[in-house]
Parts: sequence; structure tokens; C-alpha cells
Amino acid sequence: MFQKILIANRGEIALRVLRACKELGIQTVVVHSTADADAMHVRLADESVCIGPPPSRDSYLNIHQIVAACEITGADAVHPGYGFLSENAKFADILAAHNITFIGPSGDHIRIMGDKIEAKRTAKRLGIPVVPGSDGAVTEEKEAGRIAAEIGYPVIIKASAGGGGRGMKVAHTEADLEIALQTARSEAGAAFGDDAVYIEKYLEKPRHIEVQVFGDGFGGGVHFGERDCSLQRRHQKVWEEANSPALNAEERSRIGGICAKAIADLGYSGAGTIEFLYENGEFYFIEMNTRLQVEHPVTEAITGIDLVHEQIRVASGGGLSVKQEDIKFTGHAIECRINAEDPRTFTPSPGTITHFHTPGGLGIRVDSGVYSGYKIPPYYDSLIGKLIVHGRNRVECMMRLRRALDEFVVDGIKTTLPLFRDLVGNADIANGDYDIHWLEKYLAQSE
Ligand code: MV4
Repeated sequence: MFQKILIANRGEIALRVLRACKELGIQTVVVHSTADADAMHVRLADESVCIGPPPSRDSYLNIHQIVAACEITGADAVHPGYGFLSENAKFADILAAHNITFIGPSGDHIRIMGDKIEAKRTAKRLGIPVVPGSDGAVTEEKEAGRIAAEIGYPVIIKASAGGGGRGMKVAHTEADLEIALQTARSEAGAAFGDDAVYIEKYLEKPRHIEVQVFGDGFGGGVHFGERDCSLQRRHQKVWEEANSPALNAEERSRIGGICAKAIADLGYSGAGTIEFLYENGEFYFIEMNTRLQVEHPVTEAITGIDLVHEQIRVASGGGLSVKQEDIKFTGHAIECRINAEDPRTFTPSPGTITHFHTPGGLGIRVDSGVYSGYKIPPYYDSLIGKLIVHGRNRVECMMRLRRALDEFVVDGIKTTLPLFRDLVGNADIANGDYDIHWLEKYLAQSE
């Protein structure tokens, strides 16, 4: 087991990882920018190292400073959290070259999944169902036209170096195709320095369902069920739940089994998420994330398993604490992402939180790095906390969520709490009847 872990992140996830380290009796080091000297993760860690000025590229993304902080403090492993360097293959490789363990998959696995064409090719080879489309990159309009005619319109053109919704263009008919292809290629070239694009059938009303997987580091793989993350705005998740209201136990175990086997065959190590679009009872792979995700607590709530403990165990060579047959899905969990933003316009609202009071009671978890009197710096993302609610079933979970939202107090800044108070009373949400476009339509209507 590791003696000392350096946490290369900030905010609620830095605290989340700190808690797991403390429970495992591992010493902690955090790094921070000058803007985060008063942050909770700095106060709670055993040691802290200031690594640079506020802009992320000079601090939380500064590989040399972070490696130096490891050397100075004698950390034997780094947990990258999510965002920042968590899916940076070069960072994983550099740490390995310094004999420091990256708590995550190999640089090579990160690289494969970062290239969306390569990721899809790999998924297909491993037996994961993918969206019908081109076999690789498409450059010529004639070829694009042939593929589109074969799979049928509408089609979507995606950048291989994109992901998370960046660099996508939809063509509804053959007449749209040439412009869609050319703009997708030139935008991809400008944004990512790589103009490779691919074509897929455009699914019009899917849900976003992702499967939590783990490789044990010895060639084994398991799944921890799925999360439904269909409620998004501008590719930012807002509300996530486990299980998906759309799946039954049989579908869960079928897609989960496919993913677990794929992870084993890939020789993948650590936590991963296999993302699907789900429409008319079918799963279509779109991307794989090679990190711990923001919404992992809903999976923890229904399985009772600490996923950060598992990450640390696997990275240290100790394998997983559970086998597939030990992983049971109990009840229902929902996460609301509370952002320091205007609940209508979503404009960031940094400033001082004058009063912060979190809800409590059975089935309630709040993961947050803020406190009363905390000043939110303007340099980073606006997530200030996550409310995770667990109930024996979805109805109980929703009742408890409504009550918890009533108790939650954040004064001094604007937050997205009022949006969640609206959503929890909405009939479609109560019925679990929503797709990836539901939230944007709802927000446009209530303007
Ligand atoms: C799609 C799609 C429809 N058809 N691919 C957006 C983010 C990126 N991960 C993939 N995305 C999409 N890919 C095909 N073939 C629709 C989306 C999409 C979306 C996906 C998940 C959650 C929210 C979304 C919002 C708009 C578009």
C-alpha cells in the first residue's frame, strides 16, 4: 500500500480523495494555486505545496511543478481527481518514468480513449455495440456521401480529437453534408490541431447512459451498473441517477457484462466509464472516460462501495475488494450538481458565501469543499457541491431529495438550487420520462 498520496486537484474532489486516504491510513499531500490558499482541501491535508498562480495552466496543469511537489514531499502516488491532468497520457507516462504511481489506467489506455476514432474501433473489436458509421476517419465528400446514404440521414460528424460535445455537426439531408464535413474538419483543425473526423448515424432522442467499470490490474474486469446522465445543459451534466429509470435488471446485467468482459480483455486497470446513447432498447457506444467521474457517488450509494478506495487498492497492486457477484444494486440514488451560477442564465456567480448550511438525515450525502465565509475564486469551474440522495426506491429518493433541497442554504451568491427545486416537482422527472434534449427544451419554455 502507498505511504503518501499527492492529490493533484482542488474543490470537492480533492476532499473526496483526502477522505479515502485518511480512512486507509495513507498520508496526504495537496497542491494548490495561490488563489486556493484558504481552500478546505489545503486545511485538511497533512501537507500542502503551493505550485503556482491562479490560472490552471500555471498550477493544476503544471506537470513539472506537480512532479517536483512529489519529489519534495516523498509522495509515492498521485490521484488526479477529474478534469485537469486526469486524462493526460503524458502526465501518466512522466509519473511512471519517475517511479511515482498514477492512480488511474496506463498512459497507453488513456491515449487510445482520448482518440475517439481509435476508442470506437477498440470498443467494436471488444464486442461493445457502437453507433453505425464510418470505420475510421473520413476526408472525402464522396466517401462521406456513400456512408451517409448507407446508414441513412440524419448523420453526425464528430472530431476524433473532440469528445464531450466539442466539434460536432449534424447533417439532416445530403444537401447539408458537404458543409457539415468541411466545417467540422476546419473547426477540429483549429480547435485541436487535428482535423480527423468520423461519421455516425445521428440518434434523435436518446438517453445518455454510462456504465461504471473497473479493471483489477490482474486482467479481470467488473461493472458497477449504470448511471443515467441525460439531464444536461450545453454538455454539462446537471442531474444524474442510478439506476437508470429506463433499464431493467436484465438489460443492466447484459450491458454490464459486455463492458466488464471488454475491460478484462483490454487489460485495463482502475476506474473507467463506458458511455452509451440508449434509444429504443438498444445501446450505442460513443466514448470511454478513463477517470473517476463527478457523478460516481450515485454508484457508491446504490452499491455501498467506496470507488476511491478501490482505485487506490488497484493502483497499489492489491486488486479489487469485491467480485462481480458481490456487487448488488440497492435502492435508487440521485445527484444534483450545485453550481455557483444564476439558475436561469447559468452565468457564473463567484463571490463570498455568507452562509452555508447543508441538509442531513438518512440517505443524504453532501460532497463540497466550501464553507460559510468562503470566497469562491473566479478562475475555476463553478461546481460548489453535490447533493446525493439515496432511497429504497425512486419514489422515496425523490421525496427525500425534495426535503433535502428545502433544507439547503447557500447565501451570498447565486446557485442552481432553485432549478433543482423546480425539477423535483416536475411530472416528467417524477416519471423518469426524459432524454438528452429534455432539459434544454424545459429551460427554453420556462424563459
Ligand atoms: C451523438 C448524439 C446523437 N447521435 N451521437 C454529445 C457529447 C458527446 N459525448 C456525444 N454527444 C452526442 N453524440 C450520435 N450518433 C447526440 C449527442 C448529444 C448528447 C449526448 C449526450 C448527452 C447530451 C447530449 C446533448 C446533445 C447531443
